Amino acid sequence: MFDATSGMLAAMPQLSVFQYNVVDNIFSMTVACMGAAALFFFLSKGTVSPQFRPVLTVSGIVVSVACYHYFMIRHSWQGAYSFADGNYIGTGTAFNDFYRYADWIITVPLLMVELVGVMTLERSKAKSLLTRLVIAAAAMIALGYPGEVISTPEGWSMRVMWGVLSSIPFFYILYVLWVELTNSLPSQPVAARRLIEVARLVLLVTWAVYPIAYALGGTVDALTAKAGGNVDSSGVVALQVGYAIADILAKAGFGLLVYSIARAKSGPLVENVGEVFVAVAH
Ligand SMILES: *C/C=C(C)/C=C/C=C(C)/C=C/C1=C(C)CCCC1(C)C
Repeated sequence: MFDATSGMLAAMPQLSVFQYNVVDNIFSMTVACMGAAALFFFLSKGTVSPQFRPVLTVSGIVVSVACYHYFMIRHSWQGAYSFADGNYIGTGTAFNDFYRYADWIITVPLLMVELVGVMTLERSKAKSLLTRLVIAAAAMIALGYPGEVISTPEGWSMRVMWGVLSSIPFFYILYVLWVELTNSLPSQPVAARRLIEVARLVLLVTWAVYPIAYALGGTVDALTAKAGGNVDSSGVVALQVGYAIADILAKAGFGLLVYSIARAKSGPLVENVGEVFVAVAH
């Protein structure tokens, strides 16, 4: 059932040695970044006030889940290709795009929990905001997946349609977060305001990379290459690299910002162990 021809999982276009290795190395680097970030978030818990410790735990879980999935994604990538006649060609085992969507469906709602947790809103307000964000995030990811696994040029318009549908909850999330973060600014401690403004921007920019990577991997050329046609397959590479870099920034990078906000709101609470991490983080 899970073969390339059924369309359940993406087929593998032929790649040059360089193209194959760029993707393989970025996956490897992503595993390292996520793992390192997980250590940092778990070990830094003592440096924020108790109310923000659950937020750091959630940040640590997000990057741990991503670390595992990137390990599996890389494993799947290596299993999908073999070296032959100076190029990398498909082994017949399809690359498993599902790992990434499985990762997002877990980590994106948790990222929302991180952000809402560090905003310290009124309880009822936080609950309604989180409910809306989590539902929209699930819809965005569920609507993107059917388009992601389309791997023939004939499927181009369907892929665009799923992308557009997925973009509706996507814009909704960005709009809601922008507005809520902006509205919360006056009630935030001065020390945290600047960081929240930065977080607002980082969120917007890193999240914008996802639909762009999706589009680059869904051009008629990229889909033709996926279907086995002998055309330029750089779109397929751009998609993998784009998603991986966006994931590092949106999970580890964003988690660091959330940590800085939590620190800024924790006031001068420094223990011996804490000082080491504070020194590292600043
Ligand atoms: C840690 C993972 C994160 C923050 C993932 C975010 C994913 C998106 C913002 C995906 C968005 C998409 C669209 C807006 C349209 C095309 C399909 C998607 C799912 C790639």
